[in-house]
Amino acid sequence: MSDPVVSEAAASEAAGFVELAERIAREAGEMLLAKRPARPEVLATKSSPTDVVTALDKASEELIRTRIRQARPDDAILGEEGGSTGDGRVRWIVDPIDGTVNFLYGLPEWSVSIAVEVDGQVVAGVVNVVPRGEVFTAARGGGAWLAGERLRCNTGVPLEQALIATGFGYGPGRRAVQAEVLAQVVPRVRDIRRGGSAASDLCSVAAGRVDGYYERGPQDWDYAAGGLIAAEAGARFGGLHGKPANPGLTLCAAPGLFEELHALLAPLNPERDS
Ligand code: LIP
Repeated sequence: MSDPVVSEAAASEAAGFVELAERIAREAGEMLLAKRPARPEVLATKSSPTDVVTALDKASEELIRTRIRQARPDDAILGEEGGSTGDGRVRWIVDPIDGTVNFLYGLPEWSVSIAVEVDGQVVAGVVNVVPRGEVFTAARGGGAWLAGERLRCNTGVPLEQALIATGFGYGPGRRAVQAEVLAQVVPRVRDIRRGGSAASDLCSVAAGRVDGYYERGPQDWDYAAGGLIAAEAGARFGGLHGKPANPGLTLCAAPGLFEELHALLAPLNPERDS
């Protein structure tokens, strides 16, 4: 949920990060739209033959890193493709294309996600859902925004009426357990949506387009920006048993629904692979 107490100086610093991150995320999105071929080629795979990287994933991250270094040469950067570089109180967390498989297939649900962490706390987040021309932003304590409109997540939705977004990993052992968990979730909720981009799913929570989200597997770069945006829109964002969001499980929904979804998921021991 939104942080009620942020000093004026911190808020001003965060606003500056949002402005820079938004400029960079927009430029990366424009480059991706301009350079995307009819069918991008798979450059490499990572955790499995279906966990793909395209040349434009790498080009997007290189552009983002270059712009960050030009503006703030002493900051640290964590990127999905380039890993961690530098160290210091300010760290940029970058997913150059979140929803790479959608990008590869030409499905309109992929994003450029940029978050800024200061002293270990995410204070700024930008998610550019490029095919939709939607740029979601949030500064800690400053609310979540889309096209000048302040975002509020849905509230008061009981589990059985909730539209829940989720996703699946790339390994068969993980997907088997995720299917087991999903089989227990589907009968208990309104319906499920699987969009293919955690960053975009979290922005959908913020915008009230889904009521909640959970997933095992997304990394810091997938959810850092979207998690702040959802929290600044009034949602709870975290993991199981009071943990912060983490690759073991990420959970996001308005208070009330968060607890109901947690009560459904926790006994299923979703933080495992077969
Ligand atoms: C994606 C995540 C999504 C998940 C996909 C994939 P990527 O990230 O954002 O939530 O379901 O399997 O991991 O790999 O496209 O950056």
